[in-house]
Amino acid sequence: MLENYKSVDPTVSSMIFKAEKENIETVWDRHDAMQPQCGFGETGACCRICWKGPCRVDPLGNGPKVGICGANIDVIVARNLLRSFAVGTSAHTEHARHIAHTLLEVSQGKADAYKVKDKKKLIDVAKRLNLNVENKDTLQIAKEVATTSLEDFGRLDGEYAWANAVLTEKRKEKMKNLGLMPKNLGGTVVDCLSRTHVGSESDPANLLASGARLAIADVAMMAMGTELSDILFGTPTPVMTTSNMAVLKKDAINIALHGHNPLLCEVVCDAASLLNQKAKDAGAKEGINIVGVCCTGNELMERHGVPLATNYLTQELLMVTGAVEAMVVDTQCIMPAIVETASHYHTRIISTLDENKIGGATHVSFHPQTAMQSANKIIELAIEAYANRDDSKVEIPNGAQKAMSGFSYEAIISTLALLNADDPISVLTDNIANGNIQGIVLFGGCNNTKVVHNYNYITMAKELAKKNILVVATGCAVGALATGGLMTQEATLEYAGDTLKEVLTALGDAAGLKGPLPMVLNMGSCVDNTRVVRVCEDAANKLGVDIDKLPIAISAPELMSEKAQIIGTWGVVIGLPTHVGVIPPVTASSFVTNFLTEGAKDLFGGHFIVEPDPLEAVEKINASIQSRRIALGI
Ligand code: MSK
Repeated sequence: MLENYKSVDPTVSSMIFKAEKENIETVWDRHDAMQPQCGFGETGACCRICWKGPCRVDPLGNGPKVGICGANIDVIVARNLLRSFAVGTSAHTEHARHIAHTLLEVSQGKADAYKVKDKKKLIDVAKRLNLNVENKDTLQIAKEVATTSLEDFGRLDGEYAWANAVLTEKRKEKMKNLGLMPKNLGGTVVDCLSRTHVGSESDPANLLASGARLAIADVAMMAMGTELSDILFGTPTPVMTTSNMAVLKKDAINIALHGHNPLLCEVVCDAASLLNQKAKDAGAKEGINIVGVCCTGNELMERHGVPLATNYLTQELLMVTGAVEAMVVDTQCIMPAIVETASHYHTRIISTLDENKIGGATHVSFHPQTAMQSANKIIELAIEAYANRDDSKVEIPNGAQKAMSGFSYEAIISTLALLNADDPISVLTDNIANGNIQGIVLFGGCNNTKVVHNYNYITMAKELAKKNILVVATGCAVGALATGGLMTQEATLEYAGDTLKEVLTALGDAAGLKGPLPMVLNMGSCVDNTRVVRVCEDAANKLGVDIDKLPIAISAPELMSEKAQIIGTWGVVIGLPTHVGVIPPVTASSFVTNFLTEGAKDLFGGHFIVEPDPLEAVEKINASIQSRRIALGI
């Protein structure tokens, strides 16, 4: 029975068993200890905004109907939601700001460890930001791209450049008409937060509207993060690699890179190759083995084919193998609990960002100007830790799963161009129009202890592919679908419906793969969702419609983070049906619930589909896709 499982990844299950044997607490133990979870919190009915509270409003029972200040349940739920969105946006923003700032430093010759690796992308980005590139050298263009990007944080005049670059013309028009086009990032976040202060806005509709404006600010920041990373580290192209916990090596010094920001992990990889001999001299026959966790892992996987060990929920279990010398973390989705897990082994937890220190970890302060020194120090610490490895505790699961990665927007367009060089996107839109591809679903989002780890992703992806729906993935969905064996040609042959299989085979053959493309196209880390937006934009322009008419949907069947919440929200705001598999804490307010699941449709074309059951969710997503096909007359 499914209830008896915590994960569907066998390498994870074997480590859960080992953790139980060794009496090591895991995320599931802490989840169980938390039961029953607070019903007020679960439905969004708890307000902790001021110190008169907490107020627990009871909309359906006999308890109070308003908080001490008089805020009703709709206001309380909308305010809570908006605050979460602002945090998610801020996290994406910090990520983008780090990258933009580093690009500026590169242009000024202040960050030796980095350079412009993809000049073509730089020029493409500059043009999309409406910058003139004529007669300018690479560093000058890089400087202007970085400066324009950084100005978006507090732009006073003109248009929010990245929001302008990421939206279709029709969507920009719509958002302007609704008065919901943001002017800059910083002001939009501050506006949202200030509205939620006690005694400020108490109109739930207006609170939700400002959430929509914030969502546009967020998608723009995410695009900035992805595109500028491609400029500095290269735009991903298809690459074969492996995934799951079996990617660790017994005879190597294993370093797990975890978090989100590619600035550090790229340089750690460079340092690892320079210090490989030193690792061998320390007794590790196979030298240094870098593996990825979460979205730092995805960044490395998509650009360099570095093996992805696991996604969010199972980060602690990687250390239970007893074979990880260092887990190096940057920012976001890092469980504080990893320090306690590491204490049972020889693993060093190394935090790197001064603004994201992890209590109990060794901190190696990372700055782009001195990146190589920090990376060398990290490798030295891992080599040191190897001397303390206890072989009796080492147990690495077998059976690494192969997976293909690297399907950036550019890689997808290049692949389509193999069948029609003059009009690549028409290969996709023609196959959508003739029904060979019924639609596209983007899987994104996290893992959550409320769902059997990876189960929803794998179950839904197989069902959707069977219905000839193309599946693409980012973030922790990548970890799930890669370890589940669905980023392979074999999966296409086994699970895809006949017409989808035909299209993927024609493309795979044209690409020289002697068989189909993988069933699930891996488009990168969670910040990379905007790669999909570019594909949507091209398809919409080709069909002469806006994105809200396309048979495309998003699914986040195991989400948890505030970043994933705002991603889902911009999915809705740009016009896509967006499924969530975890009940959001909004159900105490029928006003907010109805707006998210129905009302949003009238305003934006997109809406939330809330459905925990994966098979039911597939039916609902497919129904949305089919109704859009009918509306398009295809
Ligand atoms: S890491 S935000 S758990 S996708 Fe990007 Fe995964 Fe969600 Fe973090």
